[in-house]
Amino acid sequence: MGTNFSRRDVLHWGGAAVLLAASDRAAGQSMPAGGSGLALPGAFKDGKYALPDLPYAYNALEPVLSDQTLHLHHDKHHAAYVNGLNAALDKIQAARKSGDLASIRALSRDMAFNGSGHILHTLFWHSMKPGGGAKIQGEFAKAVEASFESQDALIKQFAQASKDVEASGWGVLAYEPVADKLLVMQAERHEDLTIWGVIPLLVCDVWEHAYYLQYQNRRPDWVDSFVKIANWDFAAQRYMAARACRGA
Ligand code: MN3
Repeated sequence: MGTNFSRRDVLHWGGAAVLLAASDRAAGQSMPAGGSGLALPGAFKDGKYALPDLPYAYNALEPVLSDQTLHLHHDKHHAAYVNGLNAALDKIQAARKSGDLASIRALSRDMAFNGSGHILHTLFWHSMKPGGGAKIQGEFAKAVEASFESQDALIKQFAQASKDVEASGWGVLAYEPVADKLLVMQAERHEDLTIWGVIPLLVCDVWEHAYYLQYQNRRPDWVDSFVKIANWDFAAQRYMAARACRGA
């Protein structure tokens, strides 16, 4: 896959190449709320992982997701993962300092479970937007067609993978830098069935708490609604950032 941004659009920052917003501006797109790189503003501050604000009002995704659903999901569930991650890291630090690493296996599992939950939920909020679901455009559209043949084929595979997650977990659209391709993946729980090194671009929460108040056991209805508000601009921004960081 080729890229159509020039070297002057790439800023070397912190040792990594980060795509500047110049190409977004040229394409007439506004800066995504998630920022222009792979960092997730608000998800880590003052030396601790943190609960970022939603990138829109709690009622902004109605009727797909209600104000009440988002309050519970963000303020309670997501917050619990942030707290669990910081607690696990504190305990790991204490264990490291004391030299008593007997509990490292359980603590490492806590860190992976809560850390993956925190990152995936932060991505999830940006994976939707009011008025989303528009046609994928630009360089990201070419990548989608190269990996899936068409946008419709991607959406169908993403929806089926999300619907068919066994028990609780996520549907994930990811960039795999080794082969320079896009993959649709299933994650069981938050941390199982991943491939190390992938960069998630768009995620759908199919844990029951994400949809049960409104969709009860009808996960397919929830997933079909999710894709209608999917934020492909956010996925495209992350894709461009991932490509810029990949190197040759
Ligand atoms: Mn959730």
